[in-house]
Amino acid sequence: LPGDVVKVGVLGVPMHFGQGKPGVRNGPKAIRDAGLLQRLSDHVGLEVNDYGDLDIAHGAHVDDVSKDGNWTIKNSRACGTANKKLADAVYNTLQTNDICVNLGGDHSMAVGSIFGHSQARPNLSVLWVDAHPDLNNPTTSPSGNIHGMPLHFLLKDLENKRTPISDFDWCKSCVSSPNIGFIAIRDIDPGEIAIMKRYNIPHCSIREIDRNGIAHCMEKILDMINPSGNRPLHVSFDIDSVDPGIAPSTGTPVRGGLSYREAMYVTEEVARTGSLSAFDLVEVNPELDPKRAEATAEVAVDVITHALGLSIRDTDYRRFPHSGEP
Ligand code: EXY
Ligand code: MN
Ligand code: MN
Ligand code: MN
Repeated sequence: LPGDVVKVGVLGVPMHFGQGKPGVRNGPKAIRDAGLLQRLSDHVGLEVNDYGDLDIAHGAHVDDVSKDGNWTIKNSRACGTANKKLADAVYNTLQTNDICVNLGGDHSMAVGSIFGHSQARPNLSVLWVDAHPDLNNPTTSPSGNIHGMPLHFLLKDLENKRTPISDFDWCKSCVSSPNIGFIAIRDIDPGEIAIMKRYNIPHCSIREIDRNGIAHCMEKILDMINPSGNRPLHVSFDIDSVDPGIAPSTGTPVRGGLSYREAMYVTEEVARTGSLSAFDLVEVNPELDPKRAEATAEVAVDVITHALGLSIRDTDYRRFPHSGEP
């Protein structure tokens, strides 16, 4: 309601089981140290409830290997257990908050954050901002890393083709392909291309952004995944969507990413939908390119604050007449 203060719950998710590089578990700390909480409360004007970091058990590294030995999922047990915990935490956070912000951690945490979100608020649409579509399954994955596979567990269209992995049994597929869209993708495995084509998944590649501009792409993708505007919006923002020139501290950097302003434009448009219900910021790894880790975390803070309404309030004063138009 107008005049009501928006309540935001913040969860730190030191997930690292979805990939092999140490350091990504310190992503939540790096993002908090860059001033996130204060920016959200003082600059954006939100009520911020910080629930600290999820206690992620540091269990044995148990892989799941297929009977025929054709595939391996690395750390399946620990990753599945931590994601279940995250799903419950996101669900609980959304009982008392308008928006849940999840600080990663690697992108395998999208399994828990999106499933938990869908349990609290059904009929989600999902905007996936990433250099990668993270659509691999155990047989197409070139790495066995779960951070390249979260959508295998989440897409309803893949339900019947899902590789049964007991550590992820609790996660029911909860998003349909017309309601998920990729933006900024530019490093796609052959198996992922086949899945995107087969299910006609909405997407704007980085090349389409070059050609048509970020404004056109955002308008197109938001309209495709949520034509009525009535669905709660989940944004899963991988920092590697942004160009490694400005956000280098991440595990799988890919050249030719979003510029600073393109990244802010994406999140400003997210804010303008008024439907944002949960936001993941993932894959900040302060131990990679450590000299520029602070700068990377600052970009992450800017991304989150813009998604939650910072810039549209300050700069688009025709649309937001209470923001202090001269
Ligand atoms: N597609 C590659 C794989 O599945 O191993 C790389 C995935 C990187 C995932 C990053 C976080 O978005
Ligand atoms: Mn470990
Ligand atoms: Mn990703
Ligand atoms: Mn990525």
